[in-house]
Amino acid sequence: MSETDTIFGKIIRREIPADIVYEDNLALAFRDVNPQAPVHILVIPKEPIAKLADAESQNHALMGHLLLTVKRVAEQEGLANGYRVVINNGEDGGQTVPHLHLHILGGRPLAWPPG
Ligand code: DGP
Repeated sequence: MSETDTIFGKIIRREIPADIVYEDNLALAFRDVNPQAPVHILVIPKEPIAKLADAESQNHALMGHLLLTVKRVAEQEGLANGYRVVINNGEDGGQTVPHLHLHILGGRPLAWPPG
């Protein structure tokens, strides 16, 4: 297992199950195993970028694609009343899985600021 291979790599390769809600050649979206809201979905790149801070200018199009995937999945999930997009980056950011992921949280009003 490489340094950037994580539980999310196993989900991409279908080595472990996940409730996948969207997939294309660049991205995968699946329900979080520990949901913090009625809708809690993770959007990840198939390319194993460990964290946002590791993204490079060559990832420019991919980063835009991930945001547009968030929008597509939120529409698919019926989150017309709004939702939050979160990227936890690194230790102080609370990131626990070192494979870039965008959380989509919705289905209830969300408090601000987060903890
Ligand atoms: P973060 O703290 O930003 O690194 O969030 C990682 C999220 O990943 C956390 O909300 C729980 C979720 N997660 C961890 N392992 C699994 C898994 O095996 N399957 C699924 N579906 N989600 C997972």
